[in-house]
Amino acid sequence: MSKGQAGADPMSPSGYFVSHDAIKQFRNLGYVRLDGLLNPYETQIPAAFEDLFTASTPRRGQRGRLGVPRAGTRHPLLRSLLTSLIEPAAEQITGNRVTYLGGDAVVYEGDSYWHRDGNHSAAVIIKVVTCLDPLDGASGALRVLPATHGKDTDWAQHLQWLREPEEHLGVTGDRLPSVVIPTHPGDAIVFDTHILHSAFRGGGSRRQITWTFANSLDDPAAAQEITRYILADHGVV
Ligand SMILES: O=C(O)CCC(=O)C(=O)O
Repeated sequence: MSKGQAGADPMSPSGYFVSHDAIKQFRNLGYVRLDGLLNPYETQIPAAFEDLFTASTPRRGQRGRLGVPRAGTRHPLLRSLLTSLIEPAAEQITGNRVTYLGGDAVVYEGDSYWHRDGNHSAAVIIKVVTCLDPLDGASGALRVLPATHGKDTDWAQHLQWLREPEEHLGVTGDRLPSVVIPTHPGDAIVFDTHILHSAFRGGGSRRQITWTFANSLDDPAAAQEITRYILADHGVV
């Protein structure tokens, strides 16, 4: 799996630069894990999460998927991470200006199911998520079907691409990433919300913080879809 790297890149205000391989993986496969992006805040982030859940902040959802909306701007630490680290990383990955839409702090329990967050033909929406507990395939790690984020593709097309991965997806077959994305506290997973994703075997509670961005607001059709996405209450407001 391609990784971002911690490093002193003078062009990046956060000092974290995303490797060329990671950018390529995100573009071709629709997701990438940035290892250790949030490592310096490994203890502060869970404390912020607990603050959000104990204070009298509004909750949304129900047991199994209970969240605090707008967590990214509700807490001073998360607000500062948004501007100093998360948004710059999202911009490096997409190669574009991004617009923050919102995001939440959620406790997931149990299985999710294969889905896209909306089915947009123009809008590109990306999520940056950090899981506060180590997760793997046996404990509810995020799963994706690589390269299903393309707008005009169907399953037959995906299968054709998987037969010639280097030509269509930019990686050789042996480097096609696993569909399970194991993660440790401090990592961040960035994915295009159009990718088919899910989580299984997450029996216990899984704490996750999400920052959601739009990457295509200049296009009026995309702007309209994003307005609908926000109004449809997809956990961003
Ligand atoms: O972890 C899960 O159960 C689902 C996560 C998800 O669908 C998301 O973050 O959009």
